[in-house]
Amino acid sequence: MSTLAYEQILPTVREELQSLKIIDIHTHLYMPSLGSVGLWGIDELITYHYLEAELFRSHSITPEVYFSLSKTEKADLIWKTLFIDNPPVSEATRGVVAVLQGLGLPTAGTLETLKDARAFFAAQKLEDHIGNVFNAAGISEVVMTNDPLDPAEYPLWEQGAEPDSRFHAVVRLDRILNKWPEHWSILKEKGYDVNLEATGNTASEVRRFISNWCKRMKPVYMACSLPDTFQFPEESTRAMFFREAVLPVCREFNIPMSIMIGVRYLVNPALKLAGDGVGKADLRAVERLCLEFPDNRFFISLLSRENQHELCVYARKFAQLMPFGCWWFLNNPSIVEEMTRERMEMLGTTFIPQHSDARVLEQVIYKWKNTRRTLAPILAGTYQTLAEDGRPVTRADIQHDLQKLFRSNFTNFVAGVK
Ligand code: HDL
Ligand code: ZN
Repeated sequence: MSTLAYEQILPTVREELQSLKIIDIHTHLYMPSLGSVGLWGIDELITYHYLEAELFRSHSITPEVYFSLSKTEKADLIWKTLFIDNPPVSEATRGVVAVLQGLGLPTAGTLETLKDARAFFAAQKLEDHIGNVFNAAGISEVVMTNDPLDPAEYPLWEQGAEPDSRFHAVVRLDRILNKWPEHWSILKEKGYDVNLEATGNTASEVRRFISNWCKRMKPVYMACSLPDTFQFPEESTRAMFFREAVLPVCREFNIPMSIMIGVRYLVNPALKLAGDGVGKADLRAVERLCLEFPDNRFFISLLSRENQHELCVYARKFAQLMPFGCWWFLNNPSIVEEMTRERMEMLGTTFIPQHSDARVLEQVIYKWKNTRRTLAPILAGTYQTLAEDGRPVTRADIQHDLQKLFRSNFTNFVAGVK
């Protein structure tokens, strides 16, 4: 295959990114058989918690009054405040506009636009709509976040939720690892010999619980979010569960553990899901996990911008670490650019650049449009510099790397192969 001239590199990267079917490795989307747990449609898009946080900066309504409104009333207020009264220039507001554009719908900041969108979504059949949305986003499949202790979700699994090859399961462990006092009794009621103090058979029973859910869900990995204060080792129920339950089950099923560190939960409780903040984590905890558990693999995403460079250093020390995504407050072009450049400079293509974290189905359209738009010049710049330094670049080189970055780094890591 012929080498690319300097000026051909950026358009080639753009073309190959556009045609690539991406695997979205962390979302809060759900396969259709999990019913109403999965969110989709214009009112869910407009009441996304990112937009709720932005509403309170532009309107005098208090969170207490806002959360007493109906879903339609909330969406009407956000639409008027953030899309009609003000141009939607933030990442999250512009995203809704990009979704409407991606679905061929009107995008003007008018009440008519919202009315047209509601009519469109009301006419969609979810099964077909999922395929249309995945095509528009350029993704082949997504990875879910499945909580075996969520009362809205676990009964559906126990009744035998129909799998869907486009949706991969993940066992999410926040309620066990971060909120044991509030949740131990659910395991007890289900016949597991556990107690609040996590003594006696608790560790082995938590391991049995997690193992049973892995048999049921067949997860591609297990996951948890962790506070910025996370320490390991430490004298805590969480550390004991990591050592005696979670990581042994990961080895039993040969799957990675995804740890997402840096959340300051409910900094402003009044904002509910929108109330979390961010804090810089102490990555010596990651260092200790890697040293103590060399046979475990870890996906890792950190919420603080200030942790990103040292994560790249740790990934160079421990091949069992797979950095992924520009998570949550980092998923903005100004930070995605910085993070992706330093990752390519220090890790080559041995990381996963992005996940959508989508909570509402159609968000994948704007989140992946943003990622392609932001990363194309970063990736092209890397190849242009390589060409300048004497190594001509081909379209095949670019195809090879994009397949790794957006597909096979994930599929190989979950399978435990290099
Ligand atoms: O814990 C997580 O998986 C985070 O992504 C949270 O769900 C967060 O609320 C979020 O939606 N971030 O995008
Ligand atoms: Zn998430």
